[in-house]
Amino acid sequence: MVTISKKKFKQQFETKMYSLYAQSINEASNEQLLNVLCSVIKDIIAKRWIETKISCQKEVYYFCIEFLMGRQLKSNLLNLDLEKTIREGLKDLGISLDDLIEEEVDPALGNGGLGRLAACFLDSMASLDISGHGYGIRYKYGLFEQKFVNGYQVEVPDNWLTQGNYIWETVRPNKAVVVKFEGDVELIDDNKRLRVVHKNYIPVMAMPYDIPIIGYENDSINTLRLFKSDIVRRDFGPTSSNAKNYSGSYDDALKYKYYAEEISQVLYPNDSNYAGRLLRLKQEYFFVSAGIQDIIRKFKKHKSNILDLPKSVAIHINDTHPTLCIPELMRILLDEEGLSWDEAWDITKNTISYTNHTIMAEAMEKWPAEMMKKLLPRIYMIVEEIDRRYKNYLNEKYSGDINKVNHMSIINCENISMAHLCIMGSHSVNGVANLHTEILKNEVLKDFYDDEPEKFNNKTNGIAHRRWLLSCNPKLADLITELIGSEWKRDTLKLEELEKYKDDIDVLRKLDEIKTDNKKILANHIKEKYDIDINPNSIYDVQIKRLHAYKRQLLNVFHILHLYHELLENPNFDIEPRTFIFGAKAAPGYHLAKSIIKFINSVAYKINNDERVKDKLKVVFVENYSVSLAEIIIPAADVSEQISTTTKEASGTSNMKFMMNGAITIATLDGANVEIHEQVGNENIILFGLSAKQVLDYNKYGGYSALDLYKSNMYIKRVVDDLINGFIPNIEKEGREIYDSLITYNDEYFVLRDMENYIEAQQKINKLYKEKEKWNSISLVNIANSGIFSSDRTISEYAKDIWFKGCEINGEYNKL
Ligand code: 26Q
Repeated sequence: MVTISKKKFKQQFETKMYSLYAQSINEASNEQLLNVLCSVIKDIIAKRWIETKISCQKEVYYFCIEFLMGRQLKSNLLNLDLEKTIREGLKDLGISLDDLIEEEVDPALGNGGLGRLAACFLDSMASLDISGHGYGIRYKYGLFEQKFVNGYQVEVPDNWLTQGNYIWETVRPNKAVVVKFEGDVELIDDNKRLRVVHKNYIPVMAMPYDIPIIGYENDSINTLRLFKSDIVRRDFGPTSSNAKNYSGSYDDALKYKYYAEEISQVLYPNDSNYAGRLLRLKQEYFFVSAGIQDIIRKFKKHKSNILDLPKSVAIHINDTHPTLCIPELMRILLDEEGLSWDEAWDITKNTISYTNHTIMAEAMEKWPAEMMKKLLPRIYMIVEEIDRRYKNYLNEKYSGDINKVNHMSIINCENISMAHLCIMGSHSVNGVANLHTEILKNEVLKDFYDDEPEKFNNKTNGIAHRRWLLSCNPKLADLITELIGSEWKRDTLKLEELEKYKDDIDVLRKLDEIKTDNKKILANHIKEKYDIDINPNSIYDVQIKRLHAYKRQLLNVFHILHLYHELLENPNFDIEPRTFIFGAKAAPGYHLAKSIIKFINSVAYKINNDERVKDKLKVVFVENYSVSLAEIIIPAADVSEQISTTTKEASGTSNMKFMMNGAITIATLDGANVEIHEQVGNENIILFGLSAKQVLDYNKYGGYSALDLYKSNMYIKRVVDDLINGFIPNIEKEGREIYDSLITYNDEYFVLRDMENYIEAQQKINKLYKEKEKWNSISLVNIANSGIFSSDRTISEYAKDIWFKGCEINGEYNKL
């Protein structure tokens, strides 16, 4: 492991300050101090980083259109075991490490769960000594910054690269590649061999920006390579006329510059709705083509026989956004390596694996064939051929059952189904929690499962316990180490040893003190930011995730309104003081979600300003929810809200983070909540709501009337009427819209159907909190059983069952 003494660190810090800024340390701003510190750390790791790159392990390449990394300084210091040395060295120089940690930008290059999962996976691959690298896009603007104006969400561009560069990145112009868009494809008969020539294309440069991914206390430093799009210099300027659409005029040069730069300009802020935008398709092909070219270039530098590609390389497609890896790899193998179709297809399938993250029809990517044909003519030809062969196979297998063939084909009704292409073009398809995988196999992808059952497998998601416990909750981590030693840091299943303390009053008291400390930190943050006083002795009840109807923030706020009414009617109503905390961004085009934000903010305003309930109820909607906010909120949470409509949340990952930090979960049996329940048992989780079967049956056979329920249940009616009766001011339009979604359109997500049961579950929480010792004991049992949700476990399973399958030696998977 690399290391440095305090003395040497201080010398290097000073020297770096002179060389970068030609000034003394006490003149420097925090921003400059941070730059200097990061630069010193990069120097320390540089040699190791290069050495990791030339290792001869089988390499895993993880393609994802978003990586939500969070701040890197603290977690890098943790993984390098340098925090103490550097903290003390900086202190000697009169600098506070904590101030510099706070100074770092939190890059928002992802929407939520998917991108954060990819970040946790990179951490685990490096920490498990797997040579695994990420490929993605270096967006100039990440996910918008959210502001509230009169309770409405307003989006502000996320200009995260204010200094032009990101402190942890290294640009590598010598590794840039060209990606080709549009143009014409000609097939030329070259001595009886068909040669493919792509002419008149628009070339776009993919410039790699590398970020080091440092393993936990080991020697691995992997790479996240993000591509920025740019012009190809020789094709720029009034004299160049390479591409069909650009004649060589000054105007055209500018148009070309725009065309190229636009591709990596901004992250799409949608996380559930596929919109079919041309620019999005350009983004997808851009980073896929750049990544695959990079892989093949590297492979050919070190290895000779391209037929051996699957032995040295595993390519993972995270959701369908990088699907074009399949035809792009085919293109290179066919057109550039001269392989036959069958050889190329074998290699492609054996190299590529795919993870599905959703079952929601509206999120499934289907691209118009015409759009792909024009933008990516050669890729489209290959997709057409894949589809033609697949249809032949299906026709034969299902004796011409036209419905089945159409349903399973890749191109149907002029649209290309990316999920279908992924399934048949890869050797492994996995869901992200047991229930999700079962629904894929038995409902959504049933025909594909019946056709190739051996391809399907489950990989329940996980979280990087280094960031989500060790780093964000150091006091809890220390207590755990004090009790069971430090082996749990490498093997989180060891956390189970904590369970023996579940009746130890002393330990439970310490656990309680740590939670209260964390709650005070959050209370200070909220006071500073929003000038709201919250009581650290109240129950912190938290729901932080994207705003979506299926996640049912609405159910949560209806419960709050219910409590409010009960309190107004009866000031002696039995209630432990509660602080409800929300954090959520809505996609800018998602009208209903934005209306729900306005509704929650309006309810918060009314309750927080009502003296009558002042000591009992508070509602805080934190602005601009982000990874760094989550790191403050999660260690302080008492209650974890995981209340999605059963079957709709593929897995969820905040549920795991809360559990690991000792919150008690109130949940439907959806996604990975099912597995949390299995871990802790009925006594240690509060469940409610429809079962998966009930939801699936309602969806198939009908039989639910929201209107009837509304009319017959006075508690439900009371809160639903609050949407439209003026009780909550200034929500005329939003209230009506939400009301209609429930009553006129029959409550697609069963909010009202689950409400009574949810209120009962919440009463259990209220009752339990009064028995503080019991509460803390349950909290401890949750922490003790959370080890299985470390992403180290998840990544070990991917490695064993997918990426290194067939490479086992003595029953152990072999990475070489
Ligand atoms: C697609 C096309 C065009 C534009 C955007 C998109 C797009 C972008 C992001 C579609 C989906 C996403 C993100 C999805 C996501 O975060 N899914 C979540 O993945 C988590 C990790 O597996 C799960 O825990 C969550 O249950 C799932 O909702």
